[in-house]
Amino acid sequence: MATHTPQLHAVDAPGEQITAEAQRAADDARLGWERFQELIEQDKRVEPRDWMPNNYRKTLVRQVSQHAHSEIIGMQPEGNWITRAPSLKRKAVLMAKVQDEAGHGLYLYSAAETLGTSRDQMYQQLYTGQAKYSSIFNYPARTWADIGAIGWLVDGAAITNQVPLCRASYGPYGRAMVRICKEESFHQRQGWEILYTLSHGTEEQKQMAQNAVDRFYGPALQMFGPPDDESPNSQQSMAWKIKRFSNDDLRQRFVDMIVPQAEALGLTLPDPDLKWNQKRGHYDYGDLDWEEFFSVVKGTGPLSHQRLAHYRAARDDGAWVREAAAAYAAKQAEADRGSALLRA
Ligand code: FAQ
Repeated sequence: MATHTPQLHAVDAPGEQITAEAQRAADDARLGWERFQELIEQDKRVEPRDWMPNNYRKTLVRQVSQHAHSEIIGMQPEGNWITRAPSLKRKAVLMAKVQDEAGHGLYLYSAAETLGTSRDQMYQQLYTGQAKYSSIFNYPARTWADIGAIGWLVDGAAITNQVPLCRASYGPYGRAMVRICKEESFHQRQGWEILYTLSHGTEEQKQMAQNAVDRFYGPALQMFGPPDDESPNSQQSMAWKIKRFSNDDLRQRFVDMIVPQAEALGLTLPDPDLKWNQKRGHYDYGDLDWEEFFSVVKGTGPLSHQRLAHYRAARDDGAWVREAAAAYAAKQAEADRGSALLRA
C-alpha cells in the first residue's frame, strides 16, 4: 500500500534519553498504525475514534467537504426553476428534490465534522471561495429541459460515482453515501421522465430536450474528474479504499450506461466518436474539453461568480436566524442549569 510509515521511534538522535511518556506515545502510534493497516487490508471501516494517518484524514476532509459544498451549490440551478415548473406536480417533485440535495449536504458536513473540522470552518472556506465544488454547477439551467438533463445526466453521473463510495473505508462517509444514493436514484428517474415526456412531445419540445442534452453531456462526463494520468489524488485514495475506481473507469461505466438510455429516449449524444468497441467490450468516446474543465475548476465557469455571490447573499441574509437560534440555545442552557441547582 502506498502509505507513509509514521515516525515510530521516540528518539531520533543516538544516545538521546527516551522519556516514558514519549515511548508510550510512540508505542500508541505504532499500534494505531498497525490497526489502521489491518482495517484497510481487511476491508473494514475506519471509525472516528480510530487512529488514522494525517494525510488520510486530510484527503477525506478535502473530498467530503467538496462533496458537501457541491450538494449545497447544486441546489441553485434547479432551485431557480421551482417557480417556473410547468405544473403543480412537477413543482412539488422539484421542490422535494432540491430539499433532498440540502439534506445530502448536511449528512456530508456531519461526516466531515467527525474528522475534526468544524462546520463553520467549512462554510467559511466556501464563503471565501477557497473551497472547490463540482464543476457542473457552474453551468446555467436555461430551459425546463435542462432540469431533465440535470436529473438524468448529472444525478446519473453522481450515482455512478457514489455507489462505490458507499464502501468507502471511512465509516461515516460510507454510511452517509448509502442514504444519499437511495435518493439520487429517484432523482435520476425524475430527470429521465421529464426528458422522455419532452422527447415524445411536439417537435419543439423534442428540440428543447436535445439541446439540453447537447449542453450537459460533456460537463457531466467531466464530473468524474480529470483523466487518470492527470489525477494527483486517485492512486492514494484507491490505496486507502476511499475511492474504489479511477476517474476514467467510472466515466467509462457511465458512458456505457447512458448510450442505450439515450436511444430509448430518442435523443442523440453529441459525440461523433461514440461507438461500440467489440474488442474492449465498451463504448469508445471522443476527447473532452479539458482546458475548459480546468478553467471552470479555477473559478471561471459561465456562472461561477453568480453561484458564489448567491451563496454569500443567502448566508448573510440568514445571519440573524443563526444568531437568534444561538441566543435561544444559550438561554435554554442557562435555564436548565438554574433548575438543576434548584433541584440539588
Ligand atoms: N469539479 O485528483 P483528482 C452531485 C478537483 S454531487 C471540481 O481526480 P479526487 C449531486 C479535485 O477536487 C457532485 N473539481 O481528485 C447533485 C482535485 O482538487 P484538489 C459532487 C474537481 O478527489 C446532483 C483536483 O481536481 N460529487 O452531483 C472535479 O481524487 C444534482 C484533482 O482531481 C462528489 O464530490 C470536478 N468535477 O477525485 C446535487 C463525489 N474533479 O482537492 C445537486 C465525491 C476533480 O486536489 C443537483 N468526490 N476536481 O485541490 C469524488 O469522488 C472525487 O473527489 C472526484 C475527484 C471524483 C470528484
